[in-house]
Amino acid sequence: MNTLFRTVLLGALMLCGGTSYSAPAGEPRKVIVDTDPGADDAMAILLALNSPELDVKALTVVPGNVTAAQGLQNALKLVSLANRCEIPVAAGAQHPLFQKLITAEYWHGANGLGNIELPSAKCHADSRFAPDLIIELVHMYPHEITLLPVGPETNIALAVLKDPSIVPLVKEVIVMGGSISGGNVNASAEANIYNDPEAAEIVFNAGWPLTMVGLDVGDRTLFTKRHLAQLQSCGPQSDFAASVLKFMVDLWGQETGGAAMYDPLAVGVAIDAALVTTQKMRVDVETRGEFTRGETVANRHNAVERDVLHGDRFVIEAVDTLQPNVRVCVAVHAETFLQMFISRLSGK
Ligand SMILES: [Ca+2]
Repeated sequence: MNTLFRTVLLGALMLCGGTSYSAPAGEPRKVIVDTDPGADDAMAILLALNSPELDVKALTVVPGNVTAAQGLQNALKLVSLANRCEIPVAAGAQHPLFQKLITAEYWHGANGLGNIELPSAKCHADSRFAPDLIIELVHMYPHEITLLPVGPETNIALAVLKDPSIVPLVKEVIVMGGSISGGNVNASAEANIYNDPEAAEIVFNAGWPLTMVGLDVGDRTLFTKRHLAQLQSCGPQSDFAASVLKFMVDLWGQETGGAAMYDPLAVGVAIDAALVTTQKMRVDVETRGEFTRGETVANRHNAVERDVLHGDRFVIEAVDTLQPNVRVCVAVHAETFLQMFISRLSGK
């Protein structure tokens, strides 16, 4: 081996090693990622699979960005890419609870993965129905499972409807969805909630600890061309991630200069809650409004005036306190998170 070649090889090895991110020590957190993959879902899944703080117990697939069938194929290809066939990948709902599915190939490419083709899946789908698998795993690991829904809430709602006894047994639900300052589908609604508002209403009101990683904090985690240059492409996962991220930056970043890392941020919060600041709020999901169906309506003061009828008018007699049901993310250490993402994917 000549000196130049050895130097280049050594340099490549060092480059491919990635940098480390230090997250809280302890037992890996058991998570179920409920996903509609989806370009940013793919990045979220690869982040989860490459993070030692997380023990991914299952991927459950929900229709949203793509159809249920396309999403299942994508999820299987992703676990195949990561050589993680031991993780169950289960199909679930085929459509939202009460409305027609709205798919988003417009934003995610015809195949949902930024038109980047992966090899055929070598992993096979689990035969269990996704909501049943969620129920089974929650009972198998009481108080240990964190649910990570990063698509519409349909599968999670079906699990709660079928077996409400899982609610007190779930450690936490970290939702990518909603917003407290306007939507992306339209003026008011964020896409995951808009795609199944009734399901979201069930999940938000179930009574479990729920953290909302909304559109408005995700919008601050912009993956830019500068970040793309940092992502070292020396393995199949990082090569795929770089291609998908380039698609996202080019399409999603036309106005902002970068791709918002919505779903990966929810995984990031599961890895290290200190990446975000949360505020407890009462959040209701609008299921009827003329312009606001699918909006997450947050009461920042957890209070509502009590109006009492006196003759022909109502009179405010008191202010009643509302019990908050959601920890709403209101701030994010965006660059810290983006560097964690890059370090986890680099060289993989
Ligand atoms: Ca998603």
